Amino acid sequence: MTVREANFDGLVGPTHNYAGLSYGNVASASNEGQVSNPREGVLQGLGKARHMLSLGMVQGILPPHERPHLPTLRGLGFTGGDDAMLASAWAASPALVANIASSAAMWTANAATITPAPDSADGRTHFTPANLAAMYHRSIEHPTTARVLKAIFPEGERFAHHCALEGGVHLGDEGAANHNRFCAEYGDKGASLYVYGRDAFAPADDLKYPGRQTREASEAIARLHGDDKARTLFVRQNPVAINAGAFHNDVVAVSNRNVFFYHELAFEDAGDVQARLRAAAPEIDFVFVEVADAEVPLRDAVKSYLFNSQLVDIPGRDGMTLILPKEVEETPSTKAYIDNLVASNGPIRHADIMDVRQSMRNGGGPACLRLRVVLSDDDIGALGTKCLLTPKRLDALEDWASTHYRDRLALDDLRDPALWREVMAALDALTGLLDLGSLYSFQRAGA
Ligand code: SUG
Repeated sequence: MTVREANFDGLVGPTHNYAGLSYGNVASASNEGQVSNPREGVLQGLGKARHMLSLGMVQGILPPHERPHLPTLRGLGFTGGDDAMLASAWAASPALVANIASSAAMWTANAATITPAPDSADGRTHFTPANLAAMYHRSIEHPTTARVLKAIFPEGERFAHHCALEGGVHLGDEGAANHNRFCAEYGDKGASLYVYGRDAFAPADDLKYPGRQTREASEAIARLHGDDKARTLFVRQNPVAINAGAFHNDVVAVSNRNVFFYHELAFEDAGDVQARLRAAAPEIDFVFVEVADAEVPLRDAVKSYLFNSQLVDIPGRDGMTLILPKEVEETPSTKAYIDNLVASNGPIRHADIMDVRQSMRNGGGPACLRLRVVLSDDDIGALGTKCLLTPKRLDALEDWASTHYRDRLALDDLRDPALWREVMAALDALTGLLDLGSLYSFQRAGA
């Protein structure tokens, strides 16, 4: 039976905007106040998904969340109908409305942490939605994420779902963006590397920016999922990288099967990480592709998102492929690095460039936009919903996006009740297209 890695990309939402909400995320901060183009954003994301599908990859999508999230406003004591509530929330705090209107759920590398079936004690695929407690606008994602994941991967003999961790920022968890799974083949037992930014209960005096992931959160997830202790590592991200704007480990590192591609400064002691991985999984023929700071300065890695690429096995291609953002081509050091890399006859032989600039301006590259799930043929047969893409579904989604999305959104537009009505119409149509049922609160109201 074939076991492969599927990618579930987050659809850029109709309220995609540049509110500068993520402290420590250099792109988010530097683009604050810019006018966004949600339609271009969603089409860029679908373009990447189409590219992956055309290469023979299994490609799924995860829907946007309802934004502005009016149930959050109600929970904060705002009353009245939707329009009145939105108006009084804006009058009280435009920043609050920006937070509850963010389309950040599109970065599905932060949706959940997943332990694939071959690595878990009970042989099921385990999911824990990330609590994303470090950033308010993201902390409201996990209830919807949990509903979506349960709809796509039905709880039972194959798939197991856990609740997001409780404990607020102490147990801050940012999902798969801080988790790498290594293996010889996808269906083999693997080894896990969880990367955290700080300890839950000790001050991290060496951090200028938030260390969003805590060691205790990573450990809890590994326990809940039944990861094999002997094959699971917990390593701190280098504070130097966090302070340079690598707010998740996937800004400075990416892996696929036996290959680990990372920046020299991703870890304080990369040699130790290598040795521990080799000891944890001696049968894996690890290849470490470490990029020297002298060749690609950390600043360029963060600016270009060289490491926020997807490292994939494309059927029929010799060697692995990096799916890179356009910014890598536009940054001289990373362009030179990639040209040499693909010519060097090493494990990575192809570089496909994607334009996901709308997302990049918020610090979300190709790898942020996707959640990886290892699936067997039988797993695929057991999936609910129509979230796996076919060329026809992609056509329908592009039509849907072109019909429902605005091509211009300024921060002031987030107060517009017409925008909320457009979002409801778009999401209602989407649940029909993807067979998602009554996913959103406005569809369940009064039910
Ligand atoms: O959490 N940006 C996201 C980007 C997430 C990227 N994900 C990974 N690296 N896996 C974040 O910081 C910006 C929103 C704003 O500023 O409006 C934002 O949320």
